[in-house]
Amino acid sequence: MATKSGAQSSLDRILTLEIVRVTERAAVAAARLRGRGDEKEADQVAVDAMRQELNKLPIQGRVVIGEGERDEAPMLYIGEEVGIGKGPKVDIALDPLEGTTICAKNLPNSLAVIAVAEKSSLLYAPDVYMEKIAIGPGFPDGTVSLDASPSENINAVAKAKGVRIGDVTACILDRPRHARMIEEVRSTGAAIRLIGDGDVAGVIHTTDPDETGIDIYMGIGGAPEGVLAAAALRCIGGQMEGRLQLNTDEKIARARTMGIEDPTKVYSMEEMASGDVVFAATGVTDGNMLGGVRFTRDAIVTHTIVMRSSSRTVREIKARHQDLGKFG
Ligand code: VTB
Ligand code: MG
Ligand code: MG
Repeated sequence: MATKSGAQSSLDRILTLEIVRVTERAAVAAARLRGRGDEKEADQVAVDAMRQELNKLPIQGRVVIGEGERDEAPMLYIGEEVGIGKGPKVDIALDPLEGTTICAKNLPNSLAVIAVAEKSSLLYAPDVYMEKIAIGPGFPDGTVSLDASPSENINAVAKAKGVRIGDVTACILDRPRHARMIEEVRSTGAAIRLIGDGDVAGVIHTTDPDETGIDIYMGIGGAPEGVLAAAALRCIGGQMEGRLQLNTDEKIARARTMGIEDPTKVYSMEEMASGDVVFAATGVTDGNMLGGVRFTRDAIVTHTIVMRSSSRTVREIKARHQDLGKFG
């Protein structure tokens, strides 16, 4: 049963395991279309599959970070009610296929992701860009900041970690908008991992540098992905900041309708995802942390990470699905 913690009631812990099915199912659907060059189709099947599974959950859910506004996204749009309509009232952030292009090319680190949070505890971010910076656990508070320069942040990470700057690796989305940042980071002597897409994975990878080789994530990506990544990091531990890129009057006005008064505010991880949150990600394509879906002769194998902020339990679930009928 839900218990009260402070002013907020915490999520039912059963949900932690329930949401695994949701990302597993979306991942399997998308994985069937890996490498086929059709990112739209892969995205669509992931959305359909995630929605079907989500609608079996015993929740009164509302999508707050989804596939877009109702008029542009027929399913899993912002505001859509999901779940069986009974059970706890929760807010849901999701991306059925994070990294559609990666999946279409069968490159590493596309994921199916979801975060389920106490009502009103996620930042209702509009679908604009967000400047982000993230590091994993074990660093003193405030080691990195969006108000510091890229080289200051790299230096701070090296110092706090006790390694040479050349031993630090930053993950950055490979975009022309990052040309100056990339140049500056390179000038420090740090290494860069340029990624084509998938910055939710990029942020999560900072939590296990020994495994992934990534120490810090920085740069501008999608705001919805920023909130998802913040939710994940709240569960594992780490630090993150985000600043929405509200650079036109129209975006500022739209953000205001979503409750955002200060367009230049720097959000901490806790401000993007407060309250209790559960997060799950299933690998679609093979990745640095999660294996992609495997189709074997008699089973479908999925690899999922699922975690909860209030207990900080991080589980990895490798599932062999033998009742293949349910995946269609
Ligand atoms: C990132 C990344 C996504 O969009 O948010 C990125 O996480 C940023 O947008 O996987 P642009 O592609 O417009 O630069 C994705 O790459 C695609 O949603
Ligand atoms: Mg999406
Ligand atoms: Mg995405």
